[in-house]
Amino acid sequence: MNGRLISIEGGEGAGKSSVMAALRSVLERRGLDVVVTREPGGTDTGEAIRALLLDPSGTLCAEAELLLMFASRAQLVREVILPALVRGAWVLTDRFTDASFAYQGGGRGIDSACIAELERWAAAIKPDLTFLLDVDVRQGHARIAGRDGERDRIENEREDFFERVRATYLQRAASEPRRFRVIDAGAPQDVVLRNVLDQLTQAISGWK
Ligand code: Z5A
Repeated sequence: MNGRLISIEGGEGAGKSSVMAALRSVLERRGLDVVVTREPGGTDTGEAIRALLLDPSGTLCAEAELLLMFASRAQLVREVILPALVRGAWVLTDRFTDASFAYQGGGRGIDSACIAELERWAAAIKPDLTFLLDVDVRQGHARIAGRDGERDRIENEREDFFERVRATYLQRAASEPRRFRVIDAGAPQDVVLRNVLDQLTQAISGWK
């Protein structure tokens, strides 16, 4: 496979959308075939699963939540990501398996060995590069507080849940320093974007 898989991770209000857009435009300007997707979702089946997962009036135990995240991911990998990588495209995904370790592992307390086993056979691939947009939980929440619409089922969790999510992301980044680039997402947006693009350039030069 000649393509590359790049994931963008972080807590609520970390600024993943603007980072995704900046990465997309830089890679397209280099003449690359770029595929942009998101999790949960990214396929018709995945988007239906996303609606189920985020429905604020829905009830899901932690195990069902984890399995639905992986059902969406399994479909996305086989329907979108693998075919794109095989034809040499660069895939940018708004979240991937690290989110399951952070939210369902750190946040909900599911054993990480179970998640690792699902990663091995259902996800089957790992990103080449992962940007972790790290922001203080309260700062991230303040950014999305003024949004229109109801908060989704996961956004309705308490602050300590999001503190555990953040801590788990940082632990994962520390344990895989070659794959992860941790970005201070509490900084002004132009600084965040500059840091991400610098790190991308460094990563690409390391792959040559
Ligand atoms: N989830 C899970 O539990 N397990 C899994 O395996 C997966 C996901 C894959 C949906 O994800 C939920 O699914 C999510 C994790 C869970 N749950 N929660 N809660 P999502 O990615 O679709 O939803 P999200 O994380 O809630 O997205 P978000 O809150 O929209 O975050 P964002 O995309 O990073 O935010 P943004 O739209 O880019 O930025 C938010 C605002 O901040 C916006 O007004 C920006 O203009 C502003 N912003 C951004 N950067 C800055 C800076 N640097 N300074 C000031 N203001 C800024």
